[in-house]
Amino acid sequence: MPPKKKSDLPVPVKAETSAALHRELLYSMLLQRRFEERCAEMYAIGRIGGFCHLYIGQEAVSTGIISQLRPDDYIITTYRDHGQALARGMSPRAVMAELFGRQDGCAKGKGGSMHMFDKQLGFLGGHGIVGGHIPIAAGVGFAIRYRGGDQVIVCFMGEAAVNNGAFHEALNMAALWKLPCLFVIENNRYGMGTALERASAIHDIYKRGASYDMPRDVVDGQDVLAVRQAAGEAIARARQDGTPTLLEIRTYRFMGHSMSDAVSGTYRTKEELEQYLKRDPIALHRQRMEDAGEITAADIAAMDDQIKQLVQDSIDFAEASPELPLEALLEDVLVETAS
Ligand SMILES: Cc1ncc(C[n+]2csc(CCOP(=O)(O)OP(=O)(O)O)c2C)c(N)n1
Ligand SMILES: [Mg+2]
Repeated sequence: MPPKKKSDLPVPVKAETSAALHRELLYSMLLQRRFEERCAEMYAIGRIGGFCHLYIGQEAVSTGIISQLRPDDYIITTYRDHGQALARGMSPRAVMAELFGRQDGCAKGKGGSMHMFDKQLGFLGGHGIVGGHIPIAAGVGFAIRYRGGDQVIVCFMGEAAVNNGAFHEALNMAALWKLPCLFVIENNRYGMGTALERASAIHDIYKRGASYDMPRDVVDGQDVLAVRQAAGEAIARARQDGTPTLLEIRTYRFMGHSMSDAVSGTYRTKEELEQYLKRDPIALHRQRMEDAGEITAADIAAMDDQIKQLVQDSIDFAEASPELPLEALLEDVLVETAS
């Protein structure tokens, strides 16, 4: 694939010392958390409408994986996409304006919460059909190889997607043709209100990689460094000779499936939720940094204030951004090509 002009794009993580790296990882996760806390508030007062699936609790997955990508790599994901968009370096303003349905959003407000997109950042959406984007990831992997590039595509999906035929077809082709894909299953234990054990014959999902002779691993999704480590190895392999990998990352969502669901619901107990809340990925990473003397409580408070201001700025920006005129609804439906 011809190299893109990416020199002026933000690189999510570029730190040179481990303390600086750990700080960047903390910043990335905290930005996602504070951003989505405000999303919940904006949803409640009607600024955000339609579907809205929060990522709170899973931030170590997006941050750990995306921190290993080059600016010219690609990402494709599900509807639970705000955190990954921010981790990739999309501006909070573009994400918030998209959520508000305004014209300065990354998709001019036509996509909303489930359809974050940024061509420059190689962020290929935000997809609402469970499993529907997995073959697209294989297609992007094919395009990379066909054009002779060494980029990689990361495909995030939930654990409920692995019972979908598209998952198996795409993994088979990726393994057969050595497509540089990293398939990341964010196993948060539930597909809406259905527990993994009620829907899948195999509970250790990473084992499904064996069907396609694909390197596979299971990772603690609340530990950002563990996720980063596993992603680094898988991405290096894909870049080297196209070998794809399946990672099952065990995590948990702290909120309801979407904004229209209760946080706890009838499908899980309050006790279970409380157990998982003890392994908040941000708190764990922060504690590790404090124990290592890499950060002080005052540093964290300053970082938090800065992030909160950035998020407030994104809300002000989204409020001020106009809606598209009605005539614009029919634009962007088809892409005009040269031939
Ligand atoms: C093909 C298809 N079937 C059903 C749905 C309805 N649906 C939306 S989200 C969801 C659960 C998916 O769970 P999972 O893949 O584990 O992702 P999570 O929401 O936990 O991130 C379902 C069944 C859909 N969007 N697409
Ligand atoms: Mg799930």
